[in-house]
Amino acid sequence: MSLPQYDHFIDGTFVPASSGEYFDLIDPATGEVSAKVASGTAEDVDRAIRAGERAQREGDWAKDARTRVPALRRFAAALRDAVPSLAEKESQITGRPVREMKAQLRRLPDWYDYYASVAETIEGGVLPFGPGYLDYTLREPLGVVALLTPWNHPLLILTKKLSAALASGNSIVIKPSELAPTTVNDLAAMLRDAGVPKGIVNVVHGYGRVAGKALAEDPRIAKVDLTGGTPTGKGVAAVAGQNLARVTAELGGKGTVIVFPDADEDEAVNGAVFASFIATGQTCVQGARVLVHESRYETFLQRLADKVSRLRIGPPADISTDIGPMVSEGQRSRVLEYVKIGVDEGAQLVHGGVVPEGSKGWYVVPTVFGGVTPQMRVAREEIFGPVVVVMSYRDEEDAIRIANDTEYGLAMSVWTRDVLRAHRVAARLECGIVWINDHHRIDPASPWGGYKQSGIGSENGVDAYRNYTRLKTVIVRTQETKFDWFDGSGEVKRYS
Ligand code: TXE
Repeated sequence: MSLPQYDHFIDGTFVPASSGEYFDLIDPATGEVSAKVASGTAEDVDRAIRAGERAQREGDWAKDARTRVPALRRFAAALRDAVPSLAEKESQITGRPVREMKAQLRRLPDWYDYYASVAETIEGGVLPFGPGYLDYTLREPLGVVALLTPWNHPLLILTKKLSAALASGNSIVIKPSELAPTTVNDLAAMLRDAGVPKGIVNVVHGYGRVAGKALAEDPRIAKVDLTGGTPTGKGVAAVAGQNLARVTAELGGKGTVIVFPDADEDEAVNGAVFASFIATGQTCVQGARVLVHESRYETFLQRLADKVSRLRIGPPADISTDIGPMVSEGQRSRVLEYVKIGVDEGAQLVHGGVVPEGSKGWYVVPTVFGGVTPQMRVAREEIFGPVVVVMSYRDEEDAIRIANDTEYGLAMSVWTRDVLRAHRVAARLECGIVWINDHHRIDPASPWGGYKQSGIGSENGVDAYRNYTRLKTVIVRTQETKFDWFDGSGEVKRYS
């Protein structure tokens, strides 16, 4: 049986890899090759950027926001119909349970509708420059921008960036993760069919260190928007900085779930398991550390472990599966290595930490560590898998201190029924996203980005749209009076 082949999408059409090279895509549930994907080079990147530059010059797309709105709305409608099939495809390539992908992808059209509305309604500014002048600002697209995306939520993360970049009029070159590259091709074709002009959206597949690097370091790229690991983000920001390209980066995390003694315990146990094990734990906002007050610690740990032991490990395509395989053999090795580190550090392995017996593919039994202290590596480093560490704290001050004592600062959740405490604690947490009595919720209007080593800038909301534009100030002289600074009068009059 011949394998499906995924080509680049450049200037409105699918084109083969210029090098003729294709790499294997592995099915995480079976370990078998499932497709061949174009291995992009600097040559493919160059073609994509040239197409993007031409699309900026020609036509009205980049010049007039109103031409973009109908295409974005048509695309959002088409995407709604395509969600079921995209969810199945995305579940297959990532190994994530199809139930999760169906729920997640259902939200995607909202982003395109939201940014169509922003493009339609955003207002410019008229500034108080002083008498005799009119001063106003124009927002223009940046030009050609690069989107470097990861494998864990392929279409959701791409959509957060793409919807804002498109609505604000840029040309885009996407380099999807080499581990999850397929569904972006469907999206590119649908965008073309919805009326997005050719050259506005381009996709170059390939490895980060080749295609991604060529894209990030190209001086024609005006902005790099990346989601990935913190070391990758720093490397990409450094090369983009050489060109004074803008950078938005959503990077690693070590999210904390803080459970206060007054929280509803059922809700908090369910919430903590949701925070930790959705996406088989492979998500930057994972509730990887659960902090429980010492008076409730033992019962909470036991209840959490009981719930985790009942999660159903199975094939991603099965609607009843809770825990699918990890995305790759490499990610699984990393998780198993951290399990060993935790045990060696003296943490108590309460559940999981092993490969399920007889499994093919990259499965790990969801893992719960108790008896963890904040200094342990399993409490500090990003594992990015189905592992949760449960720690105890003495009082509110102690909980805040432990929660903030990490190099990361992406997301945390606070579980309490005390409204005063909820807001007091939220204000003191050093992170970009705080949920109260919830976790993982996202909306196109709600900014999403990290503090500290979790990134720079944010996605979503009107700010993300603005950050895909550059600001031009137009200063207009409206007075009729003549002006000649060098009129020989020697008068000190206004010249600035
Ligand atoms: O991400 P990478 P990977 C974390 C998580 C995971 C680790 C590595 O800890 O274990 O990152 O995952 C492209 N120049 N997160 O390997 O390498 C790459 O091809 C330009 C957190 O998937 O950071 C991909 O398209 N581009 C994260 C994208 O960058 C480069 C989600 C991200 O790749 C490049 C995923 C280079 N030199 C992983 N090197 C989150 N915050 O959600 C790589 N790329």
